[in-house]
Amino acid sequence: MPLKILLSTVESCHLSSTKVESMALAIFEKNAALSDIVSALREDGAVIVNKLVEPAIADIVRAELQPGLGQTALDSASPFDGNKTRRFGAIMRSAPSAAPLVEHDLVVAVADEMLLPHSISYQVGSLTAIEIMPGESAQALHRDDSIYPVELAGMELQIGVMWALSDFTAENGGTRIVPGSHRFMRSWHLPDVSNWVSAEMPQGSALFYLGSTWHGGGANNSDTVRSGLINTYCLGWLRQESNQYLETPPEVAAKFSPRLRALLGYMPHGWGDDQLGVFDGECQGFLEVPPEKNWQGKRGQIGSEQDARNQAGV
Ligand SMILES: O=C(O)CCC(=O)C(=O)O
Ligand SMILES: [Fe+2]
Repeated sequence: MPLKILLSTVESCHLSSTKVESMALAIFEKNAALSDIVSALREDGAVIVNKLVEPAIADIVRAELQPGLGQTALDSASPFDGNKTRRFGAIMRSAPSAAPLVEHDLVVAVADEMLLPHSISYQVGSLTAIEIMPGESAQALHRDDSIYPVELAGMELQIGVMWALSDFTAENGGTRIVPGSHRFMRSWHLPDVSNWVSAEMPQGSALFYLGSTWHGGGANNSDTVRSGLINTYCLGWLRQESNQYLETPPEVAAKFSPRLRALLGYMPHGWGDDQLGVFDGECQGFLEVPPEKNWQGKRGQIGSEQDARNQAGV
């Protein structure tokens, strides 16, 4: 086949396989079936669960975050983080009321579905409060998992949950999502990300999105602040994006539930002799055994006495 024809075939295949029609994100009520939420997340790369917590809880968390957010100097911001955007990371040290959000049953159930096929347990990658001030322009669309220099088909490295601490609208900078973009292959070339939609959701709602889904903060063309908390959860054998042991030192972690401590990384990943993050000393926050049955898998374990006997043929 002449080269010219071959190239145009490749090009048209490429266009038809990456083009996504603009489509709205699926919105679920909080009592929806887990399987429906997970299917929509797998299909579209993002999904909204309406009013997953009471707006009053979002108000309390937002108020607890204000001193930390207030320390953020807007002028030290970067082009990616924005010039009129406040960010703050030491969430569990400053906003203990965020605990029910970080360890929420639905978040754990969704993370179990998405991450446990590739990891025995998982952990928080980062906890970040983000307030987009009036007048801020749109953040560049991106994928959060680009911090890890690997892409394996069918394996999500992390998921993100953006909690609406205020109402999120298209006007005030609600997170922009490119539905279906988790299927774009990672490359040095920017894919067509023009088909984004705004995650519009009332205060207390949660936007679940995959680490591979293209997204970004929206422009705030309103006169109110858009306030959110993004919590990411990554495979248990990856390094956390922000160092949770320093963000939440042992004496602070000890105040929280075993599930939350485990999520912050105060537990080993794996079992027996195949563990990561083991610790031999005294620590009030550390759990020797993961507190959830689902996180105690023994997959991949080799080196038992039986293995040694089998190998020796006895
Ligand atoms: O603020 C937002 O809506 C998104 C922020 C974001 O995606 C990021 O900073 O990685
Ligand atoms: Fe992001």
